[in-house]
Amino acid sequence: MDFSNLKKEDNEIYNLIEAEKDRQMEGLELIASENIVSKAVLEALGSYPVNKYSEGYPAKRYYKGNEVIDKIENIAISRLKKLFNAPYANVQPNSGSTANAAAYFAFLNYGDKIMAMNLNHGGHLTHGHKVNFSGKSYNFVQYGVDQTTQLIDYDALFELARKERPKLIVSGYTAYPRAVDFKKFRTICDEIGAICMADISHIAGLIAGGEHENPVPYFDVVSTTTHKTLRGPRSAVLMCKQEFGEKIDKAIFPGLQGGPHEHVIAAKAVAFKEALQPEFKNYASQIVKNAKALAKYLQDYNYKLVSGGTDTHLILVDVRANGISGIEAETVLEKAGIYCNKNTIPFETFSPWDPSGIRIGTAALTTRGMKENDMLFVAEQIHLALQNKNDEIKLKEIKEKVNLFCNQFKFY
Ligand code: DSN
Repeated sequence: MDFSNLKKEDNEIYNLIEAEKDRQMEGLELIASENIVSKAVLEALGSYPVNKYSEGYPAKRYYKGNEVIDKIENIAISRLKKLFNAPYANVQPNSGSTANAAAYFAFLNYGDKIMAMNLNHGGHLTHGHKVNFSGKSYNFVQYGVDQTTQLIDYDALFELARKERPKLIVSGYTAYPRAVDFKKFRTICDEIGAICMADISHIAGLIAGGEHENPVPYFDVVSTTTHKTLRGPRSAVLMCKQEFGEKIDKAIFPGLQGGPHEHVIAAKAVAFKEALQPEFKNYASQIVKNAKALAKYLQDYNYKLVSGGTDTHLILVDVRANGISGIEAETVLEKAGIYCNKNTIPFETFSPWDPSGIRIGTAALTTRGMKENDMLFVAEQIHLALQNKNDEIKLKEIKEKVNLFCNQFKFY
């Protein structure tokens, strides 16, 4: 990337951006919601549409001069529809939270009942947590996983839905490592007359790459961020049935947002084109292979995995079972150049600030070109760091080894 103007005009920020690039390049990026976008996506993000106001939608804008912007947004919409076989798409949501807020806003009145997964069991803040707008504005009832299998208990979910009769049910998770049976959600929603919604933020890239079942064609509304496994810019989109398109559009603008970020929409269009290429299927399949390999190697070191493994990009490790808390584990691993996040586990008895788990994912490592055999090194370094959690010298040695290892893989 050419940062010559930035370097000249604001050396302080330039240096920090370069330092962040080095950190990303030299470390093992295991944060399950992160990835590494292409240079083409980065270029679109830093481009001229950033200067434009485009309130409204293509062909119906509240400002003039949107002829080119309309073309960009229409391309993003049509690529997204093709990618997920979506009847209708809105590419304007600025974030996953806004996309979820818009979906609720489109279909419900404040105080209406929604059913979604408990945060501790793998849900998201916007799926009804009491400190979030969702929990404050709507009446959430929450389902969870089975205590023994740590898998979604669909029988319990059906029973709860029949008893509570929510107006909308959300499937989709931030820390659930297993495949979701979306058809079951459609069945129960049809039975009780609820709106059937999925938040596929984490697995969107796996769905686009054919590694996970796609709920988009038959769900009422589907939200997703675009920057996780989908490997686009930090943003979001909504897809829905044709008949709900107008409601969804109105909920985003003028309901929740003003001018859309058209430079980001351009970058989303680029990412959707990339995801439509045949190579994207290999990438999605490699993510899952890597996650399964990493899960196995961690189990070989006696780590306890929530649900006993993974079907996705994501692994939830109950580190407290190995005598270390979530916050301690993420802190020690950071010292070794390994980045992940602490995470609650199902039936958590500790606080979200220092929970029992860590969540790791393989999307960014896969983008860098790592394969199953590289996951052995990753598992070894995680184990070595956690075993030597109080030995600063050893952790520094591991970080150096991690840096050398990561430098072998592509990064811009
Ligand atoms: N913060 C995201 C994640 O890490 O899963 C969800 O919004």
